[in-house]
Order: sequence, then C-alpha cells, then structure tokens
Amino acid sequence: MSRRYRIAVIPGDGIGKEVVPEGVRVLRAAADAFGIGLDLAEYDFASAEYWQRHGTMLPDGWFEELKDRDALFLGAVGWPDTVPDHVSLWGSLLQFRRRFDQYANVRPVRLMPGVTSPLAGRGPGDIDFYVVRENTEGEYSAIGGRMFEGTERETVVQETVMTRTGVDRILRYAFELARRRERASLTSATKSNGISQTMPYWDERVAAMAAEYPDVAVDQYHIDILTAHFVLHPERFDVVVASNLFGDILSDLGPACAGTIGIAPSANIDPERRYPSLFEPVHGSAPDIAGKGIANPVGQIWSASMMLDHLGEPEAAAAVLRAVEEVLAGDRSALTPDLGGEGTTASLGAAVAAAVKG
Ligand code: GGG
Repeated sequence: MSRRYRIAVIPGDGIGKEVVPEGVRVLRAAADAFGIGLDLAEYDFASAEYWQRHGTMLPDGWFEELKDRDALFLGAVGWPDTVPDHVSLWGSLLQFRRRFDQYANVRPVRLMPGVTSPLAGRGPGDIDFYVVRENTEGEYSAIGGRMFEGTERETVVQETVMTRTGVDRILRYAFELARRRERASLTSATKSNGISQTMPYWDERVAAMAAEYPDVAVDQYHIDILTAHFVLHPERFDVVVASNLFGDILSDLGPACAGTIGIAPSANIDPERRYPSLFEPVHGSAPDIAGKGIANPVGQIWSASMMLDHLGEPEAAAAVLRAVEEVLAGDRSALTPDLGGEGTTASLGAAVAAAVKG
C-alpha cells in the first residue's frame, strides 16, 4: 500500500463519542475503495472524563505524541456539568489550534440535496459559500485579568490581539480560496464603526490585500448587518473572512440557514504543513442529546472528506461527499431526527459508508 496516513482520533465529549465512530466507519470505507492505508490511533484525552481522572485535559507530552501525525480527527469538546467550558476549551482544542498553528479555520456552508432550509424558497445550490475564520488570535487572546475580585470595584479586562502576520495570513488564505472559485468574491466581516482599533486595522489590511487581487470582488459588512444578510440573502456569499469570534458565530449561523448545524464540517488548517491539521464538525458536544444515539454524524463525515482532501486524496474526498449527498437525497428512513428522519447516528453512518464507491 503506497499511501498510508497516521491519524489521531480524538472523540472528546458528549456526541463527539457517537459521531466519531461513524466518521471512522466512512473513512475506512473510503480507504478500502481507494486503496488507502490508515493507521488510526484513538486517544481518550481532550475530554471531561480525562480531566476528572487527571485534573488536566491533555497529558504532558501531548505535543510530541501528536506532532508527527498526518492529521487529527476530533469530535467535540465540552461537558459543562463536569468542567467549566472555558477550561475544557482552552485546555484542549484551543491548544491544538495554537500549538499546531492551524490558523485557517475553513467552514463550508452548503444547502445539500434533501435538506430543508428554514429560509423560504431556497433549494440545493442556492446556498454555497465558505466561512474562513482566523483561528489563533483576535478575540480569543486569553490576555486579560481580574482585579478587586468580590468587591464593588470588581474589574475584568480582556484584550483582542491582531498582529500583521496573523491578519495578513488569514486574509491571503481567503483571497486565494476566493480566486479559485467561479464567483471569485470575498466578503470581510468587520465592526470598525464601533471597535476603534483592531477592526479598522483589519479593514486596512483587507484594502491593502485587495490591491494584490484585482480578480477578486471584495465587499465588507459590519457584523450586525452581515448576520441579517446571512438570513435574508445567503445566496450573495462566496467566501466570507472573519476574525476568530465573528467567524465562530457566522459558521454556526450559516449552517443553521442551510438546514442544520449537524451537517457542518470544519478544517483547522496549517497551510504551511509544518504540523498536523485538525478536522472536526462545527457542532459541540450537545449534552441535551448526548447518549440518545440520534446525533447527526454528517458534520463528522464531511470533516473526514475535508481531511482526505487535505491529505492529497481528492478522489476519495469527493466520493465521501457524493455518498453524503446521495444518502441525504434518498430514502429518509436512515436519516436522523434533525433531518426529519427516524434513523440513528449509526444508521445514517452505515448508509453513507455503504454508498461510498471507488
Ligand atoms: N467540534 C467543535 C467543538 O467541540 N466545539 C466546541 C466549542 O465550543 N468550540 C468553540 C470554538 O470553536 O471556538
């Protein structure tokens, strides 16, 4: 077997532990169909259970353990009953993104065949864009602190960080993606009328880079009206580039407009390929439905398709996506309740795996 990939599988918490096995099932089906070798190593860290046993989300030496993997395949992180959300997130997922410099968080938003958008009159093909989220700085700086705690003068400060390197590299990634797409259109999410330092700087860098990409049509919206346009005119968008927090919000809103967050995938990419990139669904651990076997595994499966593409297996990646489309558009009996079906996580995963053709 000439193409062999070493992949770290990290189910995490809640429905992550239910959807990851279905992602792996489809990954194995694609590997069989396309003659790809897989070395999958599963890890129990980056989970609340691990934190309960060890008092930390990640073991000493996690960086060395993972850094030579070809990719990381992650489910969901967070279980607020056990670990405060900011502790679990900063202790695991955000460490991966930062230490492996996965600065481009790429999140496709597409209305798939067989999926109903809550927006009137939209069908497959009408919503098809990418949110490109800056993934290592911005509002997620962790710089700040508290003073006078527990008194009337209690004071809390949190900084937003934008560096020229950080802003320019995510903008360049987004401009390059837009240039490769038919519409070649890029929308920048800003709030430079209210946020007086970082966002005007973001706008300046967008304008400077736009001069290098005369073939890309550029516009920008303040985040408040941009969220309204996502709901009112999602067909306007092609590539939307945003800071860490704005991108996080837009990449939940977009898939909700396209039917369900359950199908939305994401790729946390180190474009320079110094470290493994990480692939995970956009959704979190969903404690409200965890353990019921009804979580939609398509976001995880589509993330597996993005991982195959990143690994240099575009045909296998396309076959997985075709299988997803075929199953979503077919008999509804295998589909999960969020898609209007009566099936389970496992029935939907099995149907997609069976539909993968080499
Ligand atoms: N699979 C994604 C996941 O577990 N997300 C948890 C979460 O809260 N993420 C916030 C973020 O991506 O910034």
